[in-house]
Order: sequence, then structure tokens, then C-alpha cells
Amino acid sequence: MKFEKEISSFLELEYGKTPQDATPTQLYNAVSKAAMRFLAPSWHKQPGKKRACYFSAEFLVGRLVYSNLMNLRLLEKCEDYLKQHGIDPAVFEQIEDDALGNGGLGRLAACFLDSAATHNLPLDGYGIRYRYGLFKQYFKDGFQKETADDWLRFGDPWSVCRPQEKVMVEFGDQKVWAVPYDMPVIGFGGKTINTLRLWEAQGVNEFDFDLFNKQQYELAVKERDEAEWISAVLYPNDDTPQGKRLRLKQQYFFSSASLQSILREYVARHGEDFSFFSQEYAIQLNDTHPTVSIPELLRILMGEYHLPFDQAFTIVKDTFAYTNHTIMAEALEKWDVNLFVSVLPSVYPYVVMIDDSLKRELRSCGILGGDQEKYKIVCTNMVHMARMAIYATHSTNGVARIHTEILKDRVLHEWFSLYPDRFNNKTNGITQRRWLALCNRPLADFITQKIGDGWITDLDQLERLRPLADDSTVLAQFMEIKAEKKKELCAYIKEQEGVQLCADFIFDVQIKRLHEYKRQLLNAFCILDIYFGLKDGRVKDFYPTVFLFGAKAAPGYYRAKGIIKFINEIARLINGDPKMKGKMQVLFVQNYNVSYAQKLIPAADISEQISTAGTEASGTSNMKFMLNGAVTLGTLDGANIEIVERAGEENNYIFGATVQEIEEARDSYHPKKLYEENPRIKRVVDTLIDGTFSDGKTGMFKELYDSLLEGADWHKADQYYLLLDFIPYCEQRLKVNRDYADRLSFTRKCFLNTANAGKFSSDRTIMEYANEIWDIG
Ligand code: H53
Repeated sequence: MKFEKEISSFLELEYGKTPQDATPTQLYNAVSKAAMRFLAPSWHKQPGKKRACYFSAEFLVGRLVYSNLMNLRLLEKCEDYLKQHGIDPAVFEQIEDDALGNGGLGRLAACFLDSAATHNLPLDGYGIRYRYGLFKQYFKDGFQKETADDWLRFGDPWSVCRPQEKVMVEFGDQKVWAVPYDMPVIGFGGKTINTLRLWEAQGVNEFDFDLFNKQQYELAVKERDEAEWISAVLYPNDDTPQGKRLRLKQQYFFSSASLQSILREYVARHGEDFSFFSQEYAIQLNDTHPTVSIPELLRILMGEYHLPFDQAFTIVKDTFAYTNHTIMAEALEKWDVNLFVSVLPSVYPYVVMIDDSLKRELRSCGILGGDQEKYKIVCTNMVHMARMAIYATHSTNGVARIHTEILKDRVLHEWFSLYPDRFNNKTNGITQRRWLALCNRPLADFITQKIGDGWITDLDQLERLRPLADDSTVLAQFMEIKAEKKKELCAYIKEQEGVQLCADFIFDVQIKRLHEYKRQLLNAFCILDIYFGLKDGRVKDFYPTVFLFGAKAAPGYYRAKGIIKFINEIARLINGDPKMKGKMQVLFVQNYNVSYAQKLIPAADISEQISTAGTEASGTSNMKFMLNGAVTLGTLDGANIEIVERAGEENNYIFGATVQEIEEARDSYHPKKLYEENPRIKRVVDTLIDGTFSDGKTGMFKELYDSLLEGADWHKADQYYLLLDFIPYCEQRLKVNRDYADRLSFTRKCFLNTANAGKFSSDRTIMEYANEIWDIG
């Protein structure tokens, strides 16, 4: 049946509605289901090919309906259909994103799936089907408030539940069913369709009839409720783990279920001969979150199939590979041994076996006694997951060049000395399908007009734009597109936030999770410095600017929440000051998520990437901004380094201490001295305590002030060097501002950023994984 007919007949059958009187949710379900029928014949595994499996606790896929239709080449048909019936094609924007991820790590996983399917690489995702994704955020009196993300209330037309493929997962104190829901991952053009398999936890017994009959209703469903808790909520911490029992259960839950389902497939083909296993499967561990898969596979092979340790361990090592996404020491996961044993008593012995094998290997390398401490997987009553992930796999990679170098030179240096060949770099990337073709159609059309549409699956072709960088007509068109996207964003923000922004201002944007190391507070201080400078007459000829923020703070992260409140206070001061009219506006948007990013990024002129050098492993929004023609105002950190290497330092704005400079400054760093000696620094920092702003008597601002000047029990003063980089940052920001006034030459910089973004496609990254780690290329 034709796609359009399929939509209408679904509406009629399921809801008894015509397109005109269907609700947006009904239309959404009908369109999605029609597309699912359309793709069904191509959704199968190619036999006889090695498959790679991406194990990840997060897949932040975002709104799927438009991207899936685009990849199936049905988007225009669908839009025509809606228009014919008098419906706005943007109707599905009312359907919220799913948010089964926190930030960069989960979004990267989603980009990888898109890229692999597009390039016909057999890669499947395995994760958790959280009942509630990342919380929704709103502000009340400038404070962050959280509500549950009930993403299923719109239905879930893109998943297929496969109850017949459920598996049992056993904990020390509990048994649960893991029920798979499969989502198609549609490559561009619709030829390859891979699978994202997300597991839901269900009780083994629906309820206990005995207890029910005794009218003990709560007890009757207790077992079921406790099972469902396992996949109930996504932990809202981005890159700072919480050593919680339920979190370990989640990790084991999806690791064990995924391995069982893979083994079931394998055994159906080969019986109990496991000699082909690592030739047929590669498993990538996305951070340490799924690392418990390592002892679990060992347990299954040894405990259930009776393989000897050496043989089983070789299979494990050849199958698994590990990606590290952070250098922050506190983010490398460790589990208390007692907790681990009580949750996973049958897995722990295999952790010990791996640790024993490691110790034997260390001994054979002449590493003895106390020298073994820094390697041991079980050490000081903790299970070190990163150590296990390095030791028991054949590959450990970082996610940007500098990040991998820091792993090798410092954070994991001892491991690099032991296994230099295991370490490799895979600089992150982003999919240009979502982050250009879909989110910036005017720019996509413009590029296609100039160089054809090959860039959609081969982003290096953007290079062919370079010769046009000196053509002022081309630049004028490019500028016009940015202006159009700014207007669209203003309309959207007016609707969402009730704030009218000036579309002809510079748009300066910082969007990412709220974390001290990402330094939103530095951005805030600099805005204040400009504000005071404008009032004092120190800052002249300032090009009017909108400063935009978007970020969620982990609900338990007190300082991050203080920073949000502080920025909202700054916004209130500046936006309410009549003297600032026509000069600057500040806005922190609420509930920043993938769909919001798709609107903010195309409208940005300046991409704020200002983390302390050596703290951000890669960053990926930096690449999205670059692709959409924004300049980077940033430090030499993460992938920023590779971005300016490609686009030219002269087309971006780099400032601040380098990794080496920070290292050298570390011991003698004295932020209080900078504060006392520099009146500009003092003035902005003092706004935290001098009554300029109110933190609603929470003490949050004073705590921030102390963190900068005094430190705390667990860290030195100003651990992220805000005050060190403050003046260079302000200067560079004013330089961008001045440069912007020369509209043509600034647009040329933006244009060259787009033209040089080819390297940052996740197509390139995923092919490197495929060829160099998984051997599926
Ligand atoms: O992963 C991104 C990086 C980014 C890094 C982020 C990340 C998380 O989102 C969560 C946990 C974690 O260890 C790291 O902070 O720099 O770009 C993808 O690699």
C-alpha cells in the first residue's frame, strides 16, 4: 500500500479519525506506524557477517519521527500529505523527545548508530528502556526544578516488543525478566536497517495470589514493583557516577540480558563450539557502565558451558573493547566490594579470577608487591571498573587526540606502559544527517546547490566549498541563512520562554550539561564584566549580543544549581536595565534537550567551548556549531584543538591556559591574589556576596564564592582556574565582538568553519572503529 494510504487507514482503523480531526499524537502514531510497515521488509540481519554490538547505558536518540522519515526518504511525502490536509508539518514538534541519555556520551551513541546504518555496517545498540528518561527542567524564581519525563505518554510507535525473546537476569536477592524492545536504526536511504535493543525489567510473577486473597495488596505486587524499579529511571548524573546499588543493578541487568541474547543467537548457529565467537561478535563498552559484562561473559562461558578459564578469557579479550570518555578521576567507576558481592554474588568470583590472572601477568613482567597496587582490579575493598576494562579487552580508546594523549601520559600511564598497543584514539564525530540536513534545511539546500548532495553521506566533500570563501555573493547568502535561523529561534523562544529576543544581535551560545569544569560560571562573570564595562564606559562600540545558556544540573549537584540561579539573576538584572536595551540580553532557556539544540545551533554565531584545558574529553556540540557556521570561542581542550587545526586559528577565538600551563601553574596557583589584585575580577566575584543578587537565602552564592577563593575539604580554591583565564577570556570575547562588525569578513570565518567540518562526521569515526577495532569494515 502507498505510504499516504497507510497513514489514513491506520488513523481510521485505530482511532476512527480522518487526518483533519486526528490529534497530533494520533497523527504521530499513524505516520510512524506507516513508516514501520514500509521498512519492515528490509529490517533483518545479514547472515554470515561479523556484527558489532554497542553496549551503552544511554542512547540519546532525540525525536525520531523526522529523522527516520528523512532517512527513509519519506519526509517530503509526509509533509505533502500533512499540508494537503491542512496540517502544519511541524505538528510533531509537540511530541516530546525521548531523553534516554544525559549528554554527550548518550548522544554520541545515537550518532554512531545512525552512521553505521548509513554506511552499511552491522552495528546494533544494546541498552536500557528507561520508563522515565532524563528529568524535565523548569525554573521557578530562577531555581531549577525537576519533573519526571513520561516519554511513553505519546505512545512508542518506533519500538517492537519481543516478549518471546525475553531472558532471565539473576541478582543475589532477586530474579527479573528482561524483555527486549527493538527499534529500527535506519541508514540514510533506507537500505540498511540495524537494531537498537532496549531492555525493560519485568517481574517474574505478576502478583502473588495468596497475598492478594489475604488482602495484602501492596505485598502482592511487591516483587513485580521491585523488578520494574530496575529500568524505571535514568540516573541524572553526567560524568560523575554515584555508587548506588540500583545503578549497579541497572548495569548488570542490561549487560547480562544483552549477552544472553547474543549467545542465544550464536548457540543456535554453532552449538556449544565457541571458537568462532570473537570472529562473529565485537562488543564495544561505552565507558565503564557496561563493564560488568566482562565477568558476566566469563561466568556464562565457564559456569554454564564449562570452558576452562584460559579459553574463556581469550574469547572475552578478543570480543570486548573499551572506550574511555573522561579523565576526571572521580568519574572512573569503582564499586564497594561488599555492595558488589551482595548484588552479584555469582559474578564476583569471576572478577577475582580476572584479578588473579592480572597479578600473574604483572609478576611475569617483573611488577611485584607494592608496585601492583595501582593495577589491581580489587584494591582497598573496591572493584575498579576501568582497570578491568583495560586489562580484559584488546582495545582502549580515548575520544579526542589530546584526551588519548592525557590517558597515555597521565591518567592511565601505568597501563599504557604495560600494553602500549592496546591504546588508540577515535576522535568523536556527529551525524550530519541530524545536525545539518535535518536541523538546518536552508543551509543544507544552499550547500547542495553549490556542491551537490554527496556531503550527506560523505562530509569531506564540504571541502569543495572552500574556493567559494572569497565570493561575496556566496557569503551574503550564507549570512542570510543565519539571519533566517535566528528569526526562527526567536519565534520559538518567544513561545517557549515568553521572552522576545532581538534577531539582529550576535547570538553567543553555551549549551551543555552544567558542570563546574565546563565553566558556565566563567561565562557569567565575563557577561557581568561586559555589563559593568558598558555602564562605566570602559567597553565601547559593543555589537549588541544575546547571551544564551541551556543546561541541566544533576538534581543533587548543589553548586551547579547555584550557578543556574546566579545566571538567572544576571539575566534579570541585565534584561531589566533600560540602559541595556539594544545592547545585550541574557537568557537561560528551560529544559535544554536534543530538539532545543536543533534550534539553537543553526542560529548561533559564537560557540562557547570554555572548559579548563585538560578536562573535557572531547565535546561534541563544538562540532555541531562548527558545521552550522559558528566560530568557536574556546580553550585548547578536547576536540576544540582538532577543530581549530582544521578551520584555522585565524577563523576561531582561542584563549586561556593550555594543559601544560595549567600543570605548571598548579602548585603556585593563588586565586585570591588574582582577586585582590585585579579590580575587574574582584568586582564580578563580589557580586556573589555583596547583595547585588539574591540567592533566596539559600547560601548557594556564598558557597560558590568560597569554592573560588577558599576551596573546600575536597579541593583547592578555584580548582578549574576560572580566575586564571578570566581576563584572556574577556579580551577574546571583545575581540570576536569587534570582528563581527565587519560582517563580510566575519561571515567568511563562519563559512570556513562549515567548509572544514568534514573530519567531524561520525561516519568517519564509526569507520575507524569498524576497521581498526571491530574488523567489520
Ligand atoms: O562524553 C562525550 C564527550 C564529553 C564527555 C562525555 C561524557 C558523558 O556525557 C558521560 C560520562 C562520561 O564519562 C563522559 O564529558 O567530553 O564528548 C562523548 O565522548
